[in-house]
Amino acid sequence: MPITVSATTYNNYVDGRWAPSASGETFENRNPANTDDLIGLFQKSTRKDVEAAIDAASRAYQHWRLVPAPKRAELLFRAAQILVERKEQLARDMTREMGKVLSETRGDVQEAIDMTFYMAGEGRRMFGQTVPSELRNKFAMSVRQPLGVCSIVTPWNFPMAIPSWKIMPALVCGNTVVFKPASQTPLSALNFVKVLEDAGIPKGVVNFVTGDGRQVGNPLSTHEAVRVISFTGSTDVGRIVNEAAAPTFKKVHLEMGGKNVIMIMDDANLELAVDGCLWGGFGTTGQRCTAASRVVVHEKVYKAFVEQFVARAKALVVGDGLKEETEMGPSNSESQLQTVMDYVRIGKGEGATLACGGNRLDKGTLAKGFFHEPTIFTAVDPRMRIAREEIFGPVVSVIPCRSLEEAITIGNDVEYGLSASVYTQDINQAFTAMRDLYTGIFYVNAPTIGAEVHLPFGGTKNTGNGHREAGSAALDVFSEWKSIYIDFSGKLQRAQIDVEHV
Ligand code: UN1
Repeated sequence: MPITVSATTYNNYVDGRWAPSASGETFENRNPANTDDLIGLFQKSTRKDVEAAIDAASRAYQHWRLVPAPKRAELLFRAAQILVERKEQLARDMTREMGKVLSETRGDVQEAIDMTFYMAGEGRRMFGQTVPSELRNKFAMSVRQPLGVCSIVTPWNFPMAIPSWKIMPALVCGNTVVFKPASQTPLSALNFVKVLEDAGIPKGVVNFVTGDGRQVGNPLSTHEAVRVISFTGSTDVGRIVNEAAAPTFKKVHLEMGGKNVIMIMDDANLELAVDGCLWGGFGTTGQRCTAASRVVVHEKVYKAFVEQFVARAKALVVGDGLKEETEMGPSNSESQLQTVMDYVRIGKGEGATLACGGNRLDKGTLAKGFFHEPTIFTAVDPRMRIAREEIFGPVVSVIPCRSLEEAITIGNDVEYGLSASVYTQDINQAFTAMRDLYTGIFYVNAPTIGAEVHLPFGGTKNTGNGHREAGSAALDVFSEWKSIYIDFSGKLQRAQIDVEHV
């Protein structure tokens, strides 16, 4: 058993106070690169804690909704500045609990900074419409109004970026939040809440409760007073959230799985495509919803591509993400690593060719972590499970094709629709693929990862439920339209009845 001496205990943050859960119990947060490293103990919260947080958020909503949006935004600007000041420490804490390499955790914090500045800017925009009325002396416009308490449930793969995508638009629109982070990365979430506290967000506006899905997640999806639930995670859990929230008609925003494809045509710049597949497939150890876990390659360049891709994947340096030379960190947890190993077994059983990798790495300094070799299957049939199911690990399936049309058919033939990309020098092929891939995000001559905060983020089919986060689209999740008519004629004017003939 690992030793658990002198670990820091971290609290929940409810109604402006840092306090332990009513349960008196905690759970451990350990480093996935070295499980001897105990990062801290976090509150194992109960339904009661969540209810207290929702009550605090409901009370705080009554004054926060009336704070002018540009004033709410000033606090967000301040939060963004604090994130900038603390970026390096936040990134180090994040690598220690999440596993991804430092350059990527710096990127994760940067994405939170970008989103916070962007949403702070919305404080002076949040545009509605003014339109002419069909009647004389009548004025017509629409404005965005907040909804109330928002539940924010986030995953471990982007421990600060994804909370920022949800919390910042929620706040700028005038909502209050109860935030439950993934239990694998509670420190980054806590660091983020601390930034908001230090920026001066009033008590009760942001509440933070750690714990599991049954005790904490469930009341966040069912409680009467919650008006919005924004969830990022697996499609299976997303379905549970959606069903739990249905009886109370909450607005449900879901960001779920992906099985993203890179399509490489015979005229592609192969070196560029190999760079993209390495970054898309093995960046974040494949643990992005946008990860490029399928590569469909034109048969004319298939052999040359596979040679280069496999050689480069074999050369990737796997290790502790805190070391500057590391290119790929561990899986985030034992169960995540187990899933990777299961899919390697499934792929072999299905008859795909294991071109490289396929093994857990547990020698020497890697012995105490959840490390796995970068793994490539080739000659994959699109009907195989490894080509259809989300793995969320460093496993890429390479599928040969004969034409762009076939690549598009394969690309679309999965249950998910988050991100896709094409490598080609031919503008006609690029535009055809751009039009015909049914996804929420598309790239030309770039991998499937790399979304920027000012455009909508999200996917089609089983990836989402029609909403988008990021960009001004996020405002649609966290506000509702109110259409307003002001009649200054001094008499009753009946729309559609008092028709004026010109
Ligand atoms: C995710 O995949 O879970 O586009 C989020 C990207 C990042 C965000 C990814 N900016 O890959």
